[in-house]
Amino acid sequence: MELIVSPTSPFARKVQILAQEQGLADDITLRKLHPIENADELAAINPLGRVPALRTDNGQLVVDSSVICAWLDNLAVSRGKATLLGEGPSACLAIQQLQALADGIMESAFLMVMERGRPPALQSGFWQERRQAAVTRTLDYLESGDVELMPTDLHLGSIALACALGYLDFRHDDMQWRAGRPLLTAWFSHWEARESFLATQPPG
Ligand SMILES: N[C@@H](CCC(=O)N[C@@H](CS)C(=O)NCC(=O)O)C(=O)O
Repeated sequence: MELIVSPTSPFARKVQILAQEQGLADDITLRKLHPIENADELAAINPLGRVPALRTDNGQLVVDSSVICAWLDNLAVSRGKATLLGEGPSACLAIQQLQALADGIMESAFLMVMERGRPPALQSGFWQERRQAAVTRTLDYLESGDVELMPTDLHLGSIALACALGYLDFRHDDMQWRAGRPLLTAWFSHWEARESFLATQPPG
């Protein structure tokens, strides 16, 4: 199958990490397309014009990182692996909830990068502040302990959060997200050393 990625996309990284952790990397051919520079080529594959997108071996299109991850996880389970999406309603909900929060951070952080790439006169301070506030609030919420974060946890929620924090390091160094957040900092330090995380670093 073919996975369309951009090396800087945190959503594409999430899919790649899940695939590696589930032993599927050899089943996947990566194709790099930039959403803006290769817009036509990408739109011909994914009508949303976004990465990641997956084309299965029988030509079926799968879009949205959460759907791609669920599909890949299912494939891995059919080959005898344990699921990374949780067993039973409460584990499943906790993992999906963490993924949704992490995806929200990624989305706001990504849109901030897009906004600051526009001509200064067109940039919206209102939207930048609103997205920054969403990221800050969500990080504080995660730091508050309302969501259980175990350093050794490996599941789709923790993969998504690692990608979100990695993206903040990559694109929003100025946010200094670790300041005043010892729990998240300690949690992320385990991820920073993980093989699948190191193998999917965005370009330096
Ligand atoms: N909800 C989508 C978000 C994907 C997304 O926003 N991808 C960005 C790159 S990080 C993109 O391709 N944006 C291009 C666009 O929106 O035009 C997912 O989880 O796959």
